[in-house]
Amino acid sequence: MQQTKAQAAPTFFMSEEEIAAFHRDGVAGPFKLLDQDEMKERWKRERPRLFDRSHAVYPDAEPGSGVYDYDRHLDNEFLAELVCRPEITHRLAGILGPDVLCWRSEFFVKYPGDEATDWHQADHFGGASGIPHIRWPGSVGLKRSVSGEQNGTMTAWIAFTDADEETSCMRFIPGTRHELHYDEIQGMTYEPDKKNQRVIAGEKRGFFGYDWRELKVDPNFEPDESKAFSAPCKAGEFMLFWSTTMHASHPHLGKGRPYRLAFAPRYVPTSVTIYEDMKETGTVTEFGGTFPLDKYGSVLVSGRNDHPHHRIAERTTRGVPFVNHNPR
Ligand SMILES: O=C(O)CCC(=O)C(=O)O
Repeated sequence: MQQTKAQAAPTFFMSEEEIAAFHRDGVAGPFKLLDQDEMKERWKRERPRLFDRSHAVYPDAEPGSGVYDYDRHLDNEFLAELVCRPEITHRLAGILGPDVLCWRSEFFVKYPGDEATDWHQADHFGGASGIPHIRWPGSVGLKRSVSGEQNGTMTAWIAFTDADEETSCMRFIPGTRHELHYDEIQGMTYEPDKKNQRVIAGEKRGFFGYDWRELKVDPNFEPDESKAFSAPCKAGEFMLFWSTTMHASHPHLGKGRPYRLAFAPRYVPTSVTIYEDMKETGTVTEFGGTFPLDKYGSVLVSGRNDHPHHRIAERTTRGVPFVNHNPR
């Protein structure tokens, strides 16, 4: 009788050459996560579900604030599946080491006519308030963002809609992650009414109500755009990048094209601490909103967690388990 072999689950680990290239460039992709049609179909189904905030971990976040859509992977099953997908986490394990947490997810939307995201580098994510959200081991005090040590977070920028140069795809300047030109400790001013109003280098640019130029260490520094590349993604594809790699997006030129939407989970090794500087207040404030951390948890997406200080979410708030596709 013919024997049938159990089909091994596909793996997405990077080769040594790919990992070396990633360490050099700080960005790679696009990689396929879902088929284009499947992503469009699933987003159509999930979008109305996200309006139900009864299980969201920040149910009272102010509508219209940038934090309104934070961390919906902690209650929405589709987003919970995405942040754990092996297409992302196997690649992350090669870059970050085997033990990896997803500590944040965000949505980034650009409507027709919206400004470009201006060039920036994010290290500890305290850029809005001046208070770090993450800390790598060995970091002391606040003044470490321009130190050039290991820092930042890995982002999987997942296109939920097609994104090209007309519809605000991402741009990157490879090889820029070790020299930080923005000091997040200074904090930025939130000015939502200036959104889509600022013209920088000849086009409308900003950052969802913030102006990264406020954080420039050298006010005369200008990113070298001649070294930048555009990263068009079809719906269902994703880019992987260090948040400290200089990144931006094109403006959405309109032209009858629909809105562009990206979902961006963020990852760090388990040795990094999350929201340690918010212990006293138990809240995070940015993008015109505040969210409490009482229901917050990080998700172990690869390896194991040997750091008892982490609050790990094993399941979504609706009881669906997170799947670790690279346990050890
Ligand atoms: O989607 C965008 O325009 C900006 C995304 C971004 O800056 C990020 O994911 O860190």
